[in-house]
Amino acid sequence: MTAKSIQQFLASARAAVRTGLKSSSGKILLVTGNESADLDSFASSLVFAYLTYSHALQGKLTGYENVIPLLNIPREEVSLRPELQYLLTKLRMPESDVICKDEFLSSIDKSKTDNVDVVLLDHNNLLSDLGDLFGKNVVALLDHHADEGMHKSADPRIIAPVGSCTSLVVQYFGDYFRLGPDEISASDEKKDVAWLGLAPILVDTANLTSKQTQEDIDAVAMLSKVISSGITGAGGEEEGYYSELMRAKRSIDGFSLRDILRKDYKEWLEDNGVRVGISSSVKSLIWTVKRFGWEEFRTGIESWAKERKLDAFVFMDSFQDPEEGYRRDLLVAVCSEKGDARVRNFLDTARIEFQLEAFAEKDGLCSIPANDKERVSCFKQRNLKASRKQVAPLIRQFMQE
Ligand SMILES: [Mn+2]
Repeated sequence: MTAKSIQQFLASARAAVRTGLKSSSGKILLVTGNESADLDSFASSLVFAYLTYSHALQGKLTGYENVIPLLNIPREEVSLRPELQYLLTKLRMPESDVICKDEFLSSIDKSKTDNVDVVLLDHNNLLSDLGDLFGKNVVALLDHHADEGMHKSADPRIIAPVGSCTSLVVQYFGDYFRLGPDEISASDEKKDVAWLGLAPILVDTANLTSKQTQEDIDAVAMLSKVISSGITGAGGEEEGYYSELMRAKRSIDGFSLRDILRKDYKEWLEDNGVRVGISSSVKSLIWTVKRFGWEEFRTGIESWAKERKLDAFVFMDSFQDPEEGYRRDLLVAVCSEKGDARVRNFLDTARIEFQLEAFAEKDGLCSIPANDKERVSCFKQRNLKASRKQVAPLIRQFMQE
């Protein structure tokens, strides 16, 4: 692999996967984000992989024949992420250059898993088929979710509650992004990496207005400095960037309900065999219910739960309400007998913890048939700080009982 720009790096990694990593005898470094494959997972893993490959400043992860940034979803699910497609276009990266999980798995020799070391970004517990194959091979991790206590020998093993995992990557590679005193302008290559890193930090912190920490603020300042270096006159291009990313992210009007549910989805199978899935959406619960009608919405959730073999299902939204401003809702569905009591116990705690409140008559969610209300509960969530990072650990706690 030889590459100068991040686009060339991605293209050559993709070419190596296409040729077949089976034939390569050298070691492979797989750099992967989590299974929601959001912008944070995508950008943090690609930036980390590129800088490890091309500017191994930290010197720990060296000697790999191939460094592969992975999008931790099958190829067919890329189209569910319009914000990713927008970002790829902006960075002049062909969508076909992104390496998806199914393509990587069919490219390697599964009997030689020792050949593959893994770096985890944006999660700290390698799950599902990747976990079965490479769970023992995690050599580094950077994340901002609750620490699940796995992969203790990873080095670095950085877990910090920042707004965006990509901020940790920018901080880790600070020597690359920090401009030298004589450096009037960063190279175009470096500017592209900075644009890529900036995207998830702006989206995850709502343009540094929500959930941002000092690390996020510092990372944005560092990346903005790279982007605006050598340019005279008014900057502020990031402002438009944020709204373009959000516009793309919200453009799901043509999606089927199943696509909305699987677009930003995470699932956990507990040791006792109980399974919970959580979908997050950028469109409100009320928008979604109105879009499909209650009957279709409810049966859509039921068939998704059946397809995923769920005992409990959660639908979360976060959106701007024209009257109330930033809002969140929480829908919790019982999907099996095993889920029943567990969901009820969860709700007893969640009502207080997440400040759940019944919808009002005027909200248009009151027409839910009484027997559906037995299994499906909908609330306004007044605790706006509780995202899936807070909701998932709490419901999992009750699923484990
Ligand atoms: Mn993240």
